Amino acid sequence: MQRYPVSILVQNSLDACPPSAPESEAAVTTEIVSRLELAKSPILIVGGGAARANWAEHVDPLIQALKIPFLVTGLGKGIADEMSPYYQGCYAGEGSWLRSAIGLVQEADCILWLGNYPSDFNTGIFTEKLDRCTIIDLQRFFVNIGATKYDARINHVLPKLIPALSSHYPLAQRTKQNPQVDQQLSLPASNKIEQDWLWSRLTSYLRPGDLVITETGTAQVGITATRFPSGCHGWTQSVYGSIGYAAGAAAGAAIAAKETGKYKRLVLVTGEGSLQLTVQAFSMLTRYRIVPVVFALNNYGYTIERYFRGWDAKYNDIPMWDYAALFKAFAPDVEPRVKGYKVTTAEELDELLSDGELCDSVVPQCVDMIMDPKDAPETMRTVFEGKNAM
Ligand SMILES: Cc1ncc(C[n+]2csc(CCOP(=O)(O)OP(=O)(O)O)c2C)c(N)n1
Repeated sequence: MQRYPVSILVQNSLDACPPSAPESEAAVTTEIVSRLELAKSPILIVGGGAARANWAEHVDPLIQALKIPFLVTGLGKGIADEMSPYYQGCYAGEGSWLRSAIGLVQEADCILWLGNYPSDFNTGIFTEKLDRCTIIDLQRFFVNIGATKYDARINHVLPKLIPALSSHYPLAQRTKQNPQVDQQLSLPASNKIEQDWLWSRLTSYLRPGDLVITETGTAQVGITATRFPSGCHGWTQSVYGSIGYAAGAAAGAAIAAKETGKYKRLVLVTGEGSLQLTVQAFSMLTRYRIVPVVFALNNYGYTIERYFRGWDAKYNDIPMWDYAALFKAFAPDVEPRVKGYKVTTAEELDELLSDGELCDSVVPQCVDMIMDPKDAPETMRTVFEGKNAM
């Protein structure tokens, strides 16, 4: 069997994109600049497509050239610097974090949207309310503006658009100050590991260079309220939403990152129900000497499914495992240096998240977090409350 290094795939498959017509690229660049010039409340949304096919490197320079508020979507997280003063949250219709993102989108008169991917959990289960006429839809193989479809590729257009914006008066003179996204945090009064507290708390745990893989379930929804620092890569999939994806994806992504010299820290955030499907990926991680930090949301079963159907249904209960002991079982050769923690209170978790050993991970570690089966991120509760009221 022939083995190919990851770099070959990156160069030959993902980058492979037939060139677009140069006149189309010029026309689309001119049209975008003039629409932005006329707009009073323009915004940028960074969607899932922008995280793929090597457009990512253009995103932060675009934000700096635009100087307008920007949002990401759940699938678009992990390529833009969410500590930027222009960052205003994650847009997912009624499931947006912050709530103010909804008004920002509805009041925008020009939306520059990179790689829009309108799947169910990426759109707050289809609760987006958009004025389509305001959208400049930049996709991998084309750009749609109003009724016009341009034969222009996003990864060819962005390198032309950025200097055009930077050199254009008055766009380059913008000084609009955006409200800062503020995350004041105190421990929950209940001292339980509450979902809303957890996702905000993880913001200060993450570092530039982290590879964050999030699983379908409350983790995928909740992580939208965690702000990723510059250079923190995020992966999740809300296209088919097949659970069990994240542990395997974490192994693949980390092995590829290691091979390309980009590996720093792997953070896997997963519900325990999903983890039970593909936990054997842990042995792959240790085999390739990846030292992940795994956060297992142990909420006694399928919480997101309880919201969909069967609040107390038996099929949403799953057998209890000792998640803190998993690496001991999967990596006996690395043991006893592997670490496992079982945390039941917010205070314990808060302390652990500042602990040097957990932060500067040199051995595989798993944090078993005991959580309430009916607790969910606020964004998810809002979407389901709306759906149930229909
Ligand atoms: C292969 C597959 N089986 C079933 C489902 C339906 N499903 C979606 S989310 C979910 C539960 C996820 O539970 P868990 O990982 O424990 O996360 P939680 O929501 O409890 O945090 C299930 C069963 C699915 N999406 N994919």
